[in-house]
Amino acid sequence: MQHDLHRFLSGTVLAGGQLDPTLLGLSWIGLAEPTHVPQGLPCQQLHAPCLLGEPVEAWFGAGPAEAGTRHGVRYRHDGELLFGVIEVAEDAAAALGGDSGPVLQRAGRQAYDAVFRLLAEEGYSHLWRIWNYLPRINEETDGLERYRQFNIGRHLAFEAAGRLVMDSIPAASALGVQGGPLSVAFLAGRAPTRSIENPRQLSAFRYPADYGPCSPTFSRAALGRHADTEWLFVSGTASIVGHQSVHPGDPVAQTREIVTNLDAVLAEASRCSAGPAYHLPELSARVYVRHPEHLAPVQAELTRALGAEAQLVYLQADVCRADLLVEVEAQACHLLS
Ligand code: 3EB
Repeated sequence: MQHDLHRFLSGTVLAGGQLDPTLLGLSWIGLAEPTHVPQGLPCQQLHAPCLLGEPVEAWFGAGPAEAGTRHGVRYRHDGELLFGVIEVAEDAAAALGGDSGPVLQRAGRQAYDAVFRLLAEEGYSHLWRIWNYLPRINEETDGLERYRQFNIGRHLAFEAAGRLVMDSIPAASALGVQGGPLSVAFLAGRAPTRSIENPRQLSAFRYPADYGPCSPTFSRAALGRHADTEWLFVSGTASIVGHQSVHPGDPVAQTREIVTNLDAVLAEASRCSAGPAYHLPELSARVYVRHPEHLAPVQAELTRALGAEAQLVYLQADVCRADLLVEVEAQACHLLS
């Protein structure tokens, strides 16, 4: 039987319900504090308005899970896969002695150092997928855009952990939200993933210095194997060709470019897959829209490309380049025989 690693839930589903023992953690979209989250269940709050779809995503393992907290990371794991969340408040990061640099650099470094320490101690050596959220992502402080500050801290932590190794860089997203601390959630496995790049786009870790002093540390997608299932995680995908943002100011054209990029990533993933090919309509996706008034045209384009059956959730968030209006991240799974 195919195991369901990922499912969208309504915000009320947890109220009064029994905790599924295989549940690893939650992602929760909304400005209000999450409610009814069971004790010990890691939950990443995205401080962003949900525009359309179910606001809660649940991540499941293949067996009964155990919870823990270490180095500030709340996590649950099933022996093969671990879901964790760490939040770093900016005033705490700023107060940290020893480390220097702008505040998001410090916060990013602190969050990733903690994650890598936990993974080493728990034996989940391989990061599969990471979700990064921070407020005011496009704002400049200390002479540098906050996203670019974050990229420095993340890069330094990967470097210090010896993790800047080609083919092992995880899939990721990094978006601006309306408040809260720097929040990093992740899935990590005992087994490695296979990194996928997009032939239409320059690999992000090779972006030129125009986009900041340190390039962003992520791959375009990752393939991982869990129990009898292969998982494809597609990173946040924007209207970028080569390393350049295209179609400034045009949300429909940006969405079409994103679909072309997703298609190219799926073709690459299919080439590397141990199972059947991946196709757009089987994706479940999180869609980030900068301006809520673009929801309808963006949704029309994505419905055309992915079909009406695809499971999508739309939320309002800031893409990490000021000229980008839309970003789509996705996942799919295949049963391996
Ligand atoms: C891009 O392709 C768009 O910094 O972790 C997408 C996915 C983006 C992940 C990240 C950034 C990140 O450059 C932005």
